[in-house]
Amino acid sequence: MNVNARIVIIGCGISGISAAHRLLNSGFHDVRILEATTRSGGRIKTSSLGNIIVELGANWIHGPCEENPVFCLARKYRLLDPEALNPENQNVDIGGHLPWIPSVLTSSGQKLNAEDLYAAREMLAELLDECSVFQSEGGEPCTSVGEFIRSEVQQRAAEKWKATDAAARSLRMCMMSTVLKGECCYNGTHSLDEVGLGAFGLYKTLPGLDCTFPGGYEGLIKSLMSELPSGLVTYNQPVHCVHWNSSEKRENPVVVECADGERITADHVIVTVSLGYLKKHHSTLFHPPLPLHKLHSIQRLGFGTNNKIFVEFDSAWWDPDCDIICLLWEDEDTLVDQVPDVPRSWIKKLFGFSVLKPTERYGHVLCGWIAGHESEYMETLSEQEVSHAITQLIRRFTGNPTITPRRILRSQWFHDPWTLGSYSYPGKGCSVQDLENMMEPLPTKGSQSQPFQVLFAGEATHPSYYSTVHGAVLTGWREADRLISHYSSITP
Ligand code: 6YU
Repeated sequence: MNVNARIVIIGCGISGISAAHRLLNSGFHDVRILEATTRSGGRIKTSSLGNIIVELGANWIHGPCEENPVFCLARKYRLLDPEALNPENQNVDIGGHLPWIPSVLTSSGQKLNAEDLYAAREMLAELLDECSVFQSEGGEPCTSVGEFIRSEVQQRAAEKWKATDAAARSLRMCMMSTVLKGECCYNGTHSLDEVGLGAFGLYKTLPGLDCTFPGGYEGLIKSLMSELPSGLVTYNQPVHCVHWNSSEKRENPVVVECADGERITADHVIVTVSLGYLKKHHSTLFHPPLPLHKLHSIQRLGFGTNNKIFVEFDSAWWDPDCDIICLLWEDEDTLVDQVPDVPRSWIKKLFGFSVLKPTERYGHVLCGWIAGHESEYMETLSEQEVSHAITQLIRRFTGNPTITPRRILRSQWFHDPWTLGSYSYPGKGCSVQDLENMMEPLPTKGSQSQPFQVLFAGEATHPSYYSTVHGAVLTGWREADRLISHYSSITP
């Protein structure tokens, strides 16, 4: 096939790059990408802390198995450690959560028995499994995951932990709060009260033990970009408005108006901007505006913030086998996943630190995880203020007043004007229809004579792998395939 149609892709994240690859490999030769920033990769962003490689955005290949396109690409480009290629790892089904060895520290400086953590984690896992069922069965008793968990926990704790004394039970409830804050990070939400119960089960995990890129996730972007023609991407070129569905008869039906005033004509535009960007800028980004049903879905889907704070030390103060350090506040026995006074107590939302491993590669570095409005507030503070808060936190929880970080580095996804948060989740009242509306092209009634003009890709448009890199890749391919099948049906 040799197709002359002119395609403009907005955004050079992994979904935009994947769409370009597929189109160019299928005979489309007039393809270009407009990217607002100076770099490719979007939310795949590798940085460094001294000599140590750290990921400010995506971290893992979630579910590395044959069905995972990111795993297959990473293997093809030889970007993985031999261990990650071990077929045994591909068959492990962890249901989205890593089998980490934890260590639990409390706000009074004690080290707790991990049994309390396991009890809390087990109960939460059971409740989350139940939350997933409502999607297929309907009849959910309340609107959010948070409400459901809160309504069930008291009663289940009384039944399951009846042999446990009151003080230990209270500690387990505090532990539940820590685990809920961790779940906010995983879901990229401010609170589980904002995650819709009915649609929670739409997210699907793939089998395989999550793995990382030893040379950085951006290695994947570099490998993919090296196979694309140079000059394909125009950087520093934010798009201001996509003019579509014009009544004017013109050769190329879509006009892409850039922030610098340049107007680029196209037959098709693939929009890959984040859901956060769509939520904030939909009214100026499309002319005419988006159809109401699509707009309502954009509003119903959630897009929150999950940030990382990397902290480097001269030496390790944690146990050598520990993978994650969980922080338990002894005044949080009422299932709290939000902090009441954010400017004063934002640090209480940080549920814990994962340990970067192996030590030979990462030295003594921890990664703190913090979600929600507290995380957005953290972004407004100076690096010294964040470093001070982290130092005080660690000293308090270890009871060691001398521990001092060497340096820190944090992500600031909410204040990134081209992302405006981290990733999407199904909000309250969301249904499978909303995810279908997200991926629906415009005009909604495309036909052979009047094909689709605006197509939508990006993580938030995948019906079950939203919030992931593999989901984003698949959406780029999906929209490229939509155009490929249109042109193959009309090409003699
Ligand atoms: C994964 C992981 N991971 C941590 C953190 C973050 C994310 N993800 P892009 O935004 O990349 O590209 C759009 C481009 O458009 C961009 O370059 C913009 O500059 C540009 N643009 C915007 N406006 C423009 C304009 N007007 N004009 C021109 N250009 C414009 N995923 O697989 N493993 O470990 C993590 C993590 C802190 C922030 C992640 C992870 C998410 C991925 O990073 C993300 O999905 C893709 O990179 C997005 O690619 P894209 O192309 O769509 O957009 C209920 C339920 C449960 C479900 N949740 C499960 C959670 C699983 C996710 N886990 C995440 C955890 C981590 C640590």
